[in-house]
Amino acid sequence: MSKPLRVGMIGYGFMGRAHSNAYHQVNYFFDREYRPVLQACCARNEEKIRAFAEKWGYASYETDWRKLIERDDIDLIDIGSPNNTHHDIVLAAAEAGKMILCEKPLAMNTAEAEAMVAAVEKAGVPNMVWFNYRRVPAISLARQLIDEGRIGRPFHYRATYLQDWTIATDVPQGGAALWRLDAKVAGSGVTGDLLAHSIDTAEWLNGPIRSVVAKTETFVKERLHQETGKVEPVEIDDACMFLAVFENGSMGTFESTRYARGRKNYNTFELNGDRGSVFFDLEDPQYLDYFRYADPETGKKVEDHLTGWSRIHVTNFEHPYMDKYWVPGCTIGYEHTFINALADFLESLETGQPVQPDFRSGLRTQKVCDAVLESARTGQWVEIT
Ligand code: SOE
Repeated sequence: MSKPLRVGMIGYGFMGRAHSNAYHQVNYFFDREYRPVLQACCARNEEKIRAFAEKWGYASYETDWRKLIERDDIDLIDIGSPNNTHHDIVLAAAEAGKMILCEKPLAMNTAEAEAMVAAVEKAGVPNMVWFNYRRVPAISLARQLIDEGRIGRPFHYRATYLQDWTIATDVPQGGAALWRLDAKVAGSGVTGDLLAHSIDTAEWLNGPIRSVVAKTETFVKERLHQETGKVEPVEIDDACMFLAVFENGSMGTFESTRYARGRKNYNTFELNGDRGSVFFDLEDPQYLDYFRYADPETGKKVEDHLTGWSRIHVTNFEHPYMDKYWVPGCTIGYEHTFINALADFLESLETGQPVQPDFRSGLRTQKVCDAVLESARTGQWVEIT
């Protein structure tokens, strides 16, 4: 017998669609006790949220998130609205005893994130941050190879997250779809929006980052603000580069920008260890590149004239999540990373084991982001405590 899980979705943009799709699809592919029911969605603009509710099959809609949280026919609040709304919604939803899923970054800053963690932990409500890239099968496979000892002692972690959609100086800031360029709404630029993904993946694969030194740049200093109608200073970081030292002694470089002409969603990482290396590129997401140097059991060099990089097409039944979809060789896509994340969340409700990344894990990422921004301001190395 399936148990209904009545969802209240806040936001109707890119993430509202990605999450709603996951609610629709998850039980077709994963056998789970809980069955999401699209009970209500919510946004301030009534015309838009009504149209969204009709299109995605929500039974009702609200225009005030406080009303949504007050409803006793909602079990789970999903936050897909801009970053500056996350904190207040989480505090109210936790107080009301709702389960909470929140888009990344968890918060505008560490202080907010700490209050959000305290709220969900005090209320004892299940929670998760939608760092969906952990659920790319190739990235999960990278984690498996690391756990199996195939990388060995890590030396270098190298991440890039490059896009190019804000190069034109006449792209406005603020308002629908462009709030990511408005620091008052987004908190930061590429650091919170893109590097948060890279940091979450890096810490998941390679453990905690101990200290960072960073440099940021804002290439376009003023943009028209869609809501005020005025040309206003741009306060977000358009690009950010930082060096990192991990607790395990390895070194990291991280680069992110929205000014890499031709790069659309170029999210890559490479990890080099004494026994092997892995490389991943989100623009080619079905593949994980693996270099095998040594046997994971013995640590001895593999004496083999075929030693070299191998490209693993991560679509076999034995690869993470792939037995839930099609037959080997048939690929899945971006939207499935949200389905996989949701499936893991639903499983955690059955097992009682908290799902990762939870809000406490999201707080870690927030601390690293804040340390990066602080370092960019001061020019000093910053320790993450
Ligand atoms: C920004 O363009 C963005 O949409 C991010 O906000 C998402 O988190 C990322 O996955 C894709 O790019």
